Amino acid sequence: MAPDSRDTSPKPPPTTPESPSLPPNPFDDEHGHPSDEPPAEFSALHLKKPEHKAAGPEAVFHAMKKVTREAGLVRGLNILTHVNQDGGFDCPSCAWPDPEPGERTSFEFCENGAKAVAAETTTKRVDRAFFAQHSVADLARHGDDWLDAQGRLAEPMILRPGATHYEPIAWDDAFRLVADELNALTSPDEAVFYTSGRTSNEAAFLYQLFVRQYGTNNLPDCSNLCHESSGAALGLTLGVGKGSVHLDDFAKADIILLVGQNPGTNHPRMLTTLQNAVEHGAKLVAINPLKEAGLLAFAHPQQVRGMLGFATTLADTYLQVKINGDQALFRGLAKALFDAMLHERGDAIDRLFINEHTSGFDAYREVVEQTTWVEITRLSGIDREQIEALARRLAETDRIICCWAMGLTQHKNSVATIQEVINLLLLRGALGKPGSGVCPVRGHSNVQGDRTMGIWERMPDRWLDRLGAAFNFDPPRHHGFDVVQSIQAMHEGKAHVFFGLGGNFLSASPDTHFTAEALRRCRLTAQVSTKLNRSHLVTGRTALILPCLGRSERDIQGGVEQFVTVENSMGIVHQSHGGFSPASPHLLSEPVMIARLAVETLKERSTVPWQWLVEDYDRIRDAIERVVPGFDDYNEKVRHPGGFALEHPVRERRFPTWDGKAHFTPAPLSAIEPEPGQLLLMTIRSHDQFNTTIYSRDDRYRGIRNERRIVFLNQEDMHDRGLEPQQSVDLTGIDPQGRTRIARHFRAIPYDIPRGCAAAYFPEANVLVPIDSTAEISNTPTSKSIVITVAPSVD
Ligand SMILES: Nc1nc2c(c(=O)[nH]1)N[C@H]1C(S)=C(S)[C@@H](COP(=O)(O)OP(=O)(O)OC[C@H]3O[C@@H](n4cnc5c(=O)[nH]c(N)nc54)[C@H](O)[C@@H]3O)O[C@H]1N2
Ligand SMILES: Nc1nc2c(c(=O)[nH]1)N[C@H]1C(S)=C(S)[C@@H](COP(=O)(O)OP(=O)(O)OC[C@H]3O[C@@H](n4cnc5c(=O)[nH]c(N)nc54)[C@H](O)[C@@H]3O)O[C@H]1N2
Ligand SMILES: [Mo]
Repeated sequence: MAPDSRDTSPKPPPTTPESPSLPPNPFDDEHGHPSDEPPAEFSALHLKKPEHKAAGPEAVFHAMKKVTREAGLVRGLNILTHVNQDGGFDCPSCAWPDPEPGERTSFEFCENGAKAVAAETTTKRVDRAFFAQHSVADLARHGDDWLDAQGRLAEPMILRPGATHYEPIAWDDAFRLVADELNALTSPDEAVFYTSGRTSNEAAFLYQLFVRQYGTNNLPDCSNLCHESSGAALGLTLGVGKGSVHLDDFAKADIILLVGQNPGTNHPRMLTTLQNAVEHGAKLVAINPLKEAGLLAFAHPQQVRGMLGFATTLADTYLQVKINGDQALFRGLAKALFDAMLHERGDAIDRLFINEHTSGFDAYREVVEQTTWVEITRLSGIDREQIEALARRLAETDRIICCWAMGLTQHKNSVATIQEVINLLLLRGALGKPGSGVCPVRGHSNVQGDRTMGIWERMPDRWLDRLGAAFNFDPPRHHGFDVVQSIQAMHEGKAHVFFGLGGNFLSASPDTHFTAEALRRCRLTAQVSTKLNRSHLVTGRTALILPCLGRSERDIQGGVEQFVTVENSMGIVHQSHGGFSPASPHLLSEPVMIARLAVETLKERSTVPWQWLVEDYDRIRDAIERVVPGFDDYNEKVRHPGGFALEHPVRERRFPTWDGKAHFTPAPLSAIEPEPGQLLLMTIRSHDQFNTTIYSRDDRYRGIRNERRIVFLNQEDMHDRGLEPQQSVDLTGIDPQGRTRIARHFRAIPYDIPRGCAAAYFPEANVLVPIDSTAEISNTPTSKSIVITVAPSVD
């Protein structure tokens, strides 16, 4: 696919504005270490056999160990009993929903949720003494795990132009500084306002209101890097960009497809749902290049059987698809259904549903007929017999749920791939019936809610109309920058101020060195954060760290304890009530921080009573009710135990597309096919990280201990390259323009992965993701389809 794939030597950077030059690695210290990526040094790797089941007593052990070590024994256990409880706080880890209040156990969290809670409730502090002791250059020499382990950020800090160390700054001065920088810009579009998905509904709503009153729609968010492709595909085909299933649908399903996700690590509470589904007769089908432990079997760590090590088998069928081969696989399933309809069973396709509720069927049928089995099996790597066998089972039921996550969303053809998944469900009429539907499994705990609150660079006009009417102003209408466009704008000198509400923009973004250069070119980078991360070390001319309360912490305004609200992956909106003492008396809540910044920046230009709104968060919720559809009686409904479900028309077989029908999409088949000598690399999460927060260098289920610079390779691909297990290799990324990027010093590990495929961890491998390689329509970086070559390390 690359025009000149054999020549992997570095090329001179192109200079035309259309193809921004790749900056050289900026070596920032005397040891030649680039400050923008984790150090390329090995730790002491120890290998074990990959596991074939998830959780079990070991998971409880790891969870308890982490929490009690960070937060203390008594306090730690007390904190854990408040996670995901009615009146407690929402787990800051993933967005998987909780059971109904009456069905919750006293430990409604998982091993990885416990790690996230431990990271937030640690007793260690990063304060002025810490920053006086460590220069920014010194901090940059440490790994991401070390940075996070230093503790909670305790007070606002500033890195002044040319300074080597952060120093304290008063809150008022910090807000004035941001306000002055914002007001000095020629246009509001020269600032970008990022959001990560832990932000509450209340903070997100105020933030977008502030940003739009300031005058821009530059509201990039972590969704742009995450489920943007899902939202785009669902919106285009079904008219609603969210998942349609509820938790109780799982026990009613006959077949659950788990595509491109690793729930044992990233959504462990989902395994309880899957176990329950299996016990109710559902068959699980896993579609993944890797045999992930959490898809194979589950020993429930809080049930006696699980504690004794008895596991429930999860996937009864495992299709080890090639990376990016899913569109072909789903096309194959559709083709087999059409064949079955002609030859074996006339009802393999639900003609009644199709006639009544869909459009585009004939065009789709035509493309399916034109697609050959040769293409399908070559691109997917799955035999025709296996595809036909699964299709026969799908033909027997319409109670089909399809779940997916990053394995489907971070490819060039992601939107088309997800549309192909939807085509299959439409063929079977598997939407809007109990036990059926689409389930994009969200990542961050409130990433879905943030979108509902208007965090999007492209909110529709009718939504902006309501916002403008509620606050008597005219919101800007032209679309803002998403994440990739923001990076490009900062790089090109079109944006000068970066403000981040949570997250770790540098390490989460593609093309680390390019993004680092973009941030360095800013006048100001300001981060609202709870923990230290690499984005605090690669900064604009001036940098601010604005530390905020965490989820678990008490938030008192106007003398009264406040709660916030969040929306989970299934559209349930509920309370999150932090009750523990704040990590430091100097922390502000996110809503208060935004309000104070808005007052300082907008002064009399604003039509919003900021101060009044944040004295009582019920007032923010009343404001949300006036703007966001579906939030009538918000304050009352969210006080019901378990909260309330937002309406999802697809559940009632209503499709709010332009023609009121669900749309078949006849997209041409595509997949990235690396040339001989090249491999396709996916960047994935280990078991011991939450995105860019690294808890340890272990990846227990995959048998990796104490090393993250790992590349998983097929044994034969290693053999072809003469590579020995654990040999140090360099990964060279080749982008569609033939430009190269290098990630040095990874250990080659032979692994059960299809030929031609490779895997490495995010964020260490992000240096390889080209800034301009993004998904069609959604513009999400192609973090799971990176064309690389692998060769022994040169030094
Ligand atoms: N503990 C923990 N929990 C988390 C997170 C975390 O980092 N740690 N992150 C949160 C966030 S923000 C998100 S978005 C989710 C992410 O949750 P996941 O999507 O599960 O995360 P990834 O590790 O990116 O996993 C992708 C999975 O897709 C597979 N895959 C990769 N490419 C392909 C492909 O082309 N086809 C198919 N079929 N499969 C493929 C990989 O083998 C891997 O199993 O988890 C959330 N929860
Ligand atoms: N190559 C590659 N890149 C990827 C991915 C991939 O699979 N591969 N996945 C992408 C995905 S799915 C996502 S969602 C993004 C994640 O991108 P982000 O959301 O930007 O990154 P996180 O690592 O979740 O952010 C961690 C930081 O958030 C801050 N934080 C934690 N809790 C809070 C809080 O309550 N409030 C505030 N204000 N700050 C808090 C802490 O300071 C912490 O250091 O990364 C993306 N990048
Ligand atoms: Mo995500």
